[in-house]
Amino acid sequence: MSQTLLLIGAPTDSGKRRAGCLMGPDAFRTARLPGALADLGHTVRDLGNVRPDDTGMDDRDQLFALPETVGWTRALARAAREAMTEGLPIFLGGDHALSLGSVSGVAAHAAEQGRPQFVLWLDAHADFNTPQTTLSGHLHGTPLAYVTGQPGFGDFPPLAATIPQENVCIIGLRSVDQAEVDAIEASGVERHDMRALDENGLAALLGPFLDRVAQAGGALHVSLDVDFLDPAVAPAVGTTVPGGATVREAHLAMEMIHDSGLMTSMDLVELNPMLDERGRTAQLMVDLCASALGRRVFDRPTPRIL
Ligand code: Z70
Ligand code: MN
Ligand code: MN
Ligand code: MN
Repeated sequence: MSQTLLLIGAPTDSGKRRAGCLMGPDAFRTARLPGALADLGHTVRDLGNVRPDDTGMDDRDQLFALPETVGWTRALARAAREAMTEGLPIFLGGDHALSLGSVSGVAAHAAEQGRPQFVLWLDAHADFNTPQTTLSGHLHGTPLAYVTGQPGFGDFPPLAATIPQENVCIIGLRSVDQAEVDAIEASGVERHDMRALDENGLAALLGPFLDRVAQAGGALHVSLDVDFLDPAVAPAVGTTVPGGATVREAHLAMEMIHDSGLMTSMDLVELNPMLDERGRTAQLMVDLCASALGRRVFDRPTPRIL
């Protein structure tokens, strides 16, 4: 199916101390993401880069770059909500703090439509800290807590719609803080660590979640963090966590997402081009995005393993 895809540059770099993710949107463009998606028959519109709102807030000692991140959250939530009326937005990060805005914005749109919002989070990390529990002060570690309505986000825009914890699925976990473990275990978030992936295979984890989304008639946001992948194949990331997903597992996830027909929005996050090797991580992320939007090696559907 041919779709209208909206590329939205979100060069957030305020979610953590190490700089470089602000170059992500241009790296994705240079690696020919627009062309790769147009080659699949889609209509591609590059809306350029969003800029953060000016908040006039004061810094907080414990939190890195809070005012700037709140400014991004406001601007990106607006951009996301508006883009949802015109097509399928793909947010080109930028660090994962951009999802404070992209996910809250698409959830607001889904609520207007009376449609449940689901989120698939492909990440080594849970990103389930709050401004109170974070040990690093890095707000890129907080978006899932924010969009599911955990307490402590009083400095951030009030959510137009809260995403039920049961509608979130995290795959790829291998670096989770104790406070996040406690919060997630007490929650209804569906989570699969790398052991679960090894023991069961990607398809056995993702298939049932996609079925749940389909049965609920839900909108599906896919947030793909570079560190979902093993750093051996995706080195361009600030925090390298060994033992990540393979190229093949990641492509299978994207192919299953495409075949489901459920994806309504997407983030490509945490690419730090300063740390890349001859553009290979940027290229891999472009290829994965193309798989999510219909590229296949042979013209056959992915077999379902349940
Ligand atoms: C840790 C924190 C994190 C990267 C997310 C890590 C967060 N849980 N790191 N993505 N690369 O600081 O909250
Ligand atoms: Mn298609
Ligand atoms: Mn992340
Ligand atoms: Mn991560």
